[in-house]
Amino acid sequence: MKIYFAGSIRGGREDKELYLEIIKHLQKYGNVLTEHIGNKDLTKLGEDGLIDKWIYDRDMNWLKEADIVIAEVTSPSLGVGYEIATAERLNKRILCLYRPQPQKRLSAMIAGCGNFTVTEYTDLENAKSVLAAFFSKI
Ligand code: 6K6
Repeated sequence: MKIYFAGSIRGGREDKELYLEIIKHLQKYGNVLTEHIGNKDLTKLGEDGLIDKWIYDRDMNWLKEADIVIAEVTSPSLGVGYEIATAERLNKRILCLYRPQPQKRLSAMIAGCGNFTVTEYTDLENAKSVLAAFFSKI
């Protein structure tokens, strides 16, 4: 199973450690195409030397290849939103993971879309349970 994990990069790297742990856990279920999202050295400036068009083409090709898309949507990210919309158009199975935040609500474009699952979670252990339930239905 090929898994595309999406998480914020230029939208902010506050959750990078959590992305790394989720990615490690996802490797139990399949091949995570986008392991670099959890790279602690990947800053908002991104992967050194890669030009945007190259990144876009690579990521869109991976998205087409993927069987499943898992998106961590707590940090608002244009790129993650774009990937979710593209995955929806490609009829991929999508799970969005969201940690509710004080004073901030998830975009209605994600929370209100009926074509994929958005699940709230609290921490890594809880995310693991959410993922177990999601993958058990596949
Ligand atoms: C270069 C300079 C700054 O950021 C970079 C980009 N590096 C990226 N490498 C890989 N994937 C990327 C990159 N930038 C965006 N993406 C894709 O968009 C990833 O798959 C993420 O899920 C998503 C993050 O989007 P932003 O808008 O938060 O960057």
